[in-house]
Order: sequence, then structure tokens, then C-alpha cells
Amino acid sequence: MKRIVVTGGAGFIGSNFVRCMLATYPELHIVNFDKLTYAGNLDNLNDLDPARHMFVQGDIADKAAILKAMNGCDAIVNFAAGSHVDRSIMGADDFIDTNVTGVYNICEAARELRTPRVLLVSTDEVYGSIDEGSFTEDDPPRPGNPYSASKAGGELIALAHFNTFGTPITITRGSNTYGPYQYPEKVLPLFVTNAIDGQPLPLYSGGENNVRDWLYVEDHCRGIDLALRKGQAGQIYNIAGGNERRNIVLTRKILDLLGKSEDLIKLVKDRPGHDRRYSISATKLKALGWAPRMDWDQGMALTVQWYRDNEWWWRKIKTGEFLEYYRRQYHDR
Ligand code: NAD
Ligand code: TDX
Repeated sequence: MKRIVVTGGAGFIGSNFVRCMLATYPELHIVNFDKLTYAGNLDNLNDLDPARHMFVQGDIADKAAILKAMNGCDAIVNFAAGSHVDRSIMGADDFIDTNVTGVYNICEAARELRTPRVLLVSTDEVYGSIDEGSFTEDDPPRPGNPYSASKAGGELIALAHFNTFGTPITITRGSNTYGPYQYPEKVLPLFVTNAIDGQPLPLYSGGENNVRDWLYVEDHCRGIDLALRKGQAGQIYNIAGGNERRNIVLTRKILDLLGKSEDLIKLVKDRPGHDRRYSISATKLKALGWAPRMDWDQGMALTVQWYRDNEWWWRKIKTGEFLEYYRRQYHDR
């Protein structure tokens, strides 16, 4: 592969993926196509070589724009999405536009241009919650909130596209991802940055019951790259961190790493429709040669240190639109 299009590459995982791919493949050129929503941030990309990385501002819900960007590429990797569950509960219009219509547009463009590879980045949330055991790729989607339903909708359109037209689509379903450059609406960077400032950590429903499986962002990116290169068209690959933790354990870990008191924990009203536990098996991707490399304790220490060292990055974000969102989301809880 010489030239790939990465959509949503100014966001958290997308920008880490672009950095990782440029470092791994010296011949590779990347077109980074991103709408720059509130979550897209050119600061995430300012260390990249402009000779091998071209940024294009555009919307995957705009069929003509994505068709133009994809012309002549060897592959497209789609990260572009509305990605935050709480925002999708406030209103899901953007989630449908991007996660369903946008994904359909990518499939249609790939069909028209005969794009050799299409990798759609999806999520373990499409399975919904599981009390015991882990989901495999053969389990049906049972999404429990507007975000995960929109992601499942995009997946179903794409799989039907493969079935009907043979469009060479592969899907990955990653678990909760953490690391540098994550927008501070998600629990981990929100709690780290609040704790640095001595602000409350709004833990939904005590955090005792809800379990997430934490995947370090570089491990997620290597899994996506492997599925892109070795995965089969029409197939789904789970990417699991193998680090299931209750939210209260994650919260205490953050406070411990920062040397802050548990008095900062503020128990707040639960998220409506809150999925209790996510758990997936990555056996299928492991059979292709993937394994997570980052140990949870080490990944947490690195990540918390990154937010400590990069206040320039998140302090700019925690103003304006973010403060308005934060007030709407948390003031009544
Ligand atoms: P993010 O919110 O940090 O970034 C999303 C990016 O997509 C932003 O740069 C935004 O500007 C861009 N974007 C949004 N709508 C667009 C549109 N219509 N056209 C073009 N660009 C658009 O998200 P993230 O956490 O990096 O997630 C990336 C992908 O990975 C998403 O598809 C998400 O569903 C999936 N995922 C995320 C996680 C996680 O824990 N964060 C886990 C599994 C899967
Ligand atoms: O303020 C909070 N308090 C809290 O207790 C927030 C924002 C979250 N939580 C809880 C809810 C969840 O149990 O923490 C857990 C993680 O919440 P999020 O960071 O919002 O992630 P989640 O809802 O699990 O979804 C994430 O993982 C799958 C990503 O946002 C998705 O993009 C990804 O697909």
C-alpha cells in the first residue's frame, strides 16, 4: 500500500493511527480526511511530516467530497464518527449522519472507485452488555444506546454492501481505548484532568458494577493495521485489551497515580441505558498474529504522565464548547 485515506484522523485513535503508520511504513502517504468537529484537533497532528501526510477538511456525509478524496487510494480506514455515548443521548442526529450515512457513502465510493481495501473501525459496544463470558464475532449486535446503535447500523450497511456488491470491507471492533490525545469528555482523560485541577470526578452510579476492558491506543492501532493487511473482506475482528476493570478501580488508579484524595470522587446519577459490562474475545485477530503489548499498570502510568506533561493540549480544549457541554451534562446530576 502506497497511499491510504484515513478519515477521522484528527481525533484520538485516528491521529495515533496516522502517527503509527507513518513511523512503521516509510513509503506510505496518508490523506487525512476529517470534518474537524469539536473532537477533531489539528494539534494532534502538528509533528507529522507534511511530505507524507496531507490534511483535507471534509465530511464523510458529503458523498462528492469523500469520493474525491478516495480517488486513486489503495485503502481507506474509517475512524470518523460521533464517538461519545453521553452526547448521543443528548441528541443523535450527527451520529446517524456520520456513523450510518457517512459509512454508506464510503461503501458507495469504494464500489465506484474499486478501492482495494476498506477498513471500518467499529466498537465492542455494538454487542451490548454481557454479564458473564465474552462476545465473539458470531454473536449478533444488540446495541443499547444511540451511539452504539448508529455504529451497528453502519456496520450492517457495510456488511450488506460486501454481500451484495463484493465491496472489500473489513470491520474491527475495539474495546475501550486509552492513551495520549483523547478528548477529555471520555472518562479517563476527564477524570485525569479534573483531578489535576482538584475538581470532582463525576462517577456514574458508584462505579462498582460497570466494567470496561481497557486497550492501549497503540495496541488498538496495530490491531487495525493487521486487520487491514491480513483480515478477510466481509469479516469482523474483535480487538480486546484484556484489562477488564470496574470503573471505581479505574478511578482509584487515576487518583493514586496523581497522589490525589478519594474525596474528589463525586457519586452522580447514572447514565440512562448504561451498559453494565463489555467483554469481547480477540481469538480471531490473535490467530492472524496480534497480541496486546501494553501492560495496564504501565499504560496507565504513561497516559496519566502524558496529560500531566501536556497541559497545553487539554487546557485549550476545556474552554468554550467543552464548558457548555460539561454544564449541560453534569450540572443537574
Ligand atoms: P474522536 O471523537 O476522538 O474522533 C473522531 C474524529 O472524527 C474527529 O477528528 C472528528 O472531527 C471526525 N469526524 C466526526 N464526524 C465526521 C464526519 N462526518 N466526517 C469526517 N470526520 C468526522 O473518536 P475516537 O475515540 O478517536 O474514535 C475513533 C473511532 O474508533 C470511532 O469510529 C469510534 O467509534 C471507534 N472506537 C472508539 C473507541 C474508544 O474507546 N474511543 C473504542 C472502540 C472504537
Ligand atoms: O463522567 C463520566 N462518569 C462515568 O462514570 C463518564 C464520561 C463516564 N463514566 C462511566 C461510563 C462508562 O461505564 O465510565 C465508563 C466509560 O465511559 P466513556 O468514557 O463514556 O466510554 P464508553 O461509554 O464505555 O464508550 C467508549 O468505549 C467504546 C467510547 O466512548 C466509545 O467511542 C467506544 O466505542
